[in-house]
Amino acid sequence: MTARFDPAQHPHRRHNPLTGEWVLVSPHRMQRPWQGQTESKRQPPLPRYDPDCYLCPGNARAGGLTNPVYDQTFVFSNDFAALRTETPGGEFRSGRFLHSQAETGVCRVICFSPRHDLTLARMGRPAIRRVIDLWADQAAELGQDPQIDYVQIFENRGAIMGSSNPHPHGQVWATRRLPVEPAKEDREQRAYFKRHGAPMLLDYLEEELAERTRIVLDNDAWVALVPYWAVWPFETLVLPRRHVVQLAALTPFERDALADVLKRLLTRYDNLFTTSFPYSMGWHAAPTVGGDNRHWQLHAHFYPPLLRSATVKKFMVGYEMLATPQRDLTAEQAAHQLRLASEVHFEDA
Ligand code: H2U
Ligand code: ZN
Repeated sequence: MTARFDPAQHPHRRHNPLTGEWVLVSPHRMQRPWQGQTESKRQPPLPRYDPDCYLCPGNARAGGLTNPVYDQTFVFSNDFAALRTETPGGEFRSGRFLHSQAETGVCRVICFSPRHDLTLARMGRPAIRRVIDLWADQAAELGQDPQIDYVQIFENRGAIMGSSNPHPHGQVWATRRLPVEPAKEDREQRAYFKRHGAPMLLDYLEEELAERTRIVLDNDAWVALVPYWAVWPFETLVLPRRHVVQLAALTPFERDALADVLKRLLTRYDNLFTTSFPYSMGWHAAPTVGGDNRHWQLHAHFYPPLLRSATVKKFMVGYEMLATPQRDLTAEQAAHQLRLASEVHFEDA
């Protein structure tokens, strides 16, 4: 007699309805030993102001310009921008396989705070609210440009995520064309809307709120959850309860509520392994080309690399690179661990 399939124990794959891709889940593998690379745990304390930091107020940047003595947030054009507005348009084709298209766009850097030693997790709600307003203003301003079809707001947090500087900052890249990941989500959300007449992520949220096994925290306007199809160990999805297509459409109440959810989520992340938690995060909003975008639901993804402690991270190598992303810890176990983590930061406890 064969045993019944138990997704809490047996290897299985889960479907990601946002991208149409699959993730392999192997819950039984959480016991395997670890003798590989370790990451250092406690970072040395940082000064409030670092005279050598190119993001601190009043300092010279690597590109030669000098920052103003800003006292809240500060945005500047990336001195080493990956894209330029003045690139001439055009297309190149040769034979059957060589095909390229000129790409234009804008890259900016956003300093979240004048304080070199803070992170979003360590900032107060009013200061986080100012970052949210800035994200919304940048998305709206760049989105108005007819040469821009998509605005990607993101943050690389921590040296192991490749962040070049501990000063709290994020980036905005706005491009002529829809990039790869948002294009997958656009395709899948559009198809769902056509079939069901409702935005996919609103329907998904309803099911998650009914089940509650993957919800980490929520408030009157937002929910943070580990999606059923999470790839990164403690990956989360931050969703508004209302149907929202663009960041700029968030009401003042929703922005304050978002500051609350981010503060609490990032505090739990830091407390999980008693370390300043590294991650890449970013906003996915509708393309800014115009047209009917009712199928879109605004959301943020958090992709943290840590797996079992401040010193053991998940490697996306081997099978993940060549076949399918794989995880050991289930999304439900990850959500449970995040729910157990405190909302009082370990530095304050
Ligand atoms: P990351 O830490 O996420 O890599 O972002 C830092 C960005 O800041 C990076 O894209 C830019 C880099 O090009 N930068 C400047 O524009 N001016 C500087 O003086 C240093 C870094
Ligand atoms: Zn600094």
